[in-house]
Amino acid sequence: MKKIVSIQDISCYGQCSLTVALPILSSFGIETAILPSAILSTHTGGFTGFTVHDLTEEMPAIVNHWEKEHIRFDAIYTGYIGDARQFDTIRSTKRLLNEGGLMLVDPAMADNGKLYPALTEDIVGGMRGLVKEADVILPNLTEAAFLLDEPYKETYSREDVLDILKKLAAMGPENVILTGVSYEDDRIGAVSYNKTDGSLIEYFTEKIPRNYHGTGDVFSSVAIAEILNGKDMETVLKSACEFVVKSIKNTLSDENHGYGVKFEIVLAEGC
Ligand code: PXL
Repeated sequence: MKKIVSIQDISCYGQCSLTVALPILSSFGIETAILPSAILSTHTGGFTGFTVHDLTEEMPAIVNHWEKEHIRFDAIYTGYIGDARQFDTIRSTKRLLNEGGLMLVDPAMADNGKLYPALTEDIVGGMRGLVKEADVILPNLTEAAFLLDEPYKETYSREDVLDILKKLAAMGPENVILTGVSYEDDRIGAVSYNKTDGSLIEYFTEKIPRNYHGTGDVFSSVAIAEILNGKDMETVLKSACEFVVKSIKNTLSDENHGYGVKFEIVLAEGC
């Protein structure tokens, strides 16, 4: 049984970050520990007046205790980080990895051409540092643009995407999984690149013309679970894309549910 620690915030309400990662990873048979970076009343997309309790001081104490207890992991999965002071601690958690353990980084900081509302440029710098340490990264196109310090474009060609994948891989990670890639109006998906063997894998599925928060977290959690369970990259991309589409379809009929997707029904159906 694989053991992972996920480092991101707890948004108490809103179906994102740890409240998505924990149930999904567990349901794929992965023992999941959490290193919460902050506790928010809700996520920051679409809610106003949310509360934030920062855990920057607590994080190193938790990691130090785990180290003393000889607690070790097969993987680290990082997501949304709201305070740039935490990046040193996060990089230092690599000492808790078993030999051959993986660092998987979802630089969850932006979408649709913009940084998330509560984030500042120092988060982009911190994410660049984390990407250098990663084995796998899972940015969307906006996050890729921020990481590479390039302008975000409304449309990307296959050549653009290959160029982005290669540049991101050159920053450090062995595998880059780029999400939200779309070459046709009604299709969207993910493209992965492995820098050792140069393999490029694409998976596209139907594009549902509605934006929901938390879909990146659902995608990354499923993809990371499949990677840890030893699946090949074709299966990883297909499984994560189809899981997101099913979650969105479960949500569409509920007008009052724009803040997240109903991924729980997909889990209950056995994925
Ligand atoms: O889903 C990414 C995410 C995670 N955590 C918080 C967020 C967001 C996106 O807005 O606000 C607190």
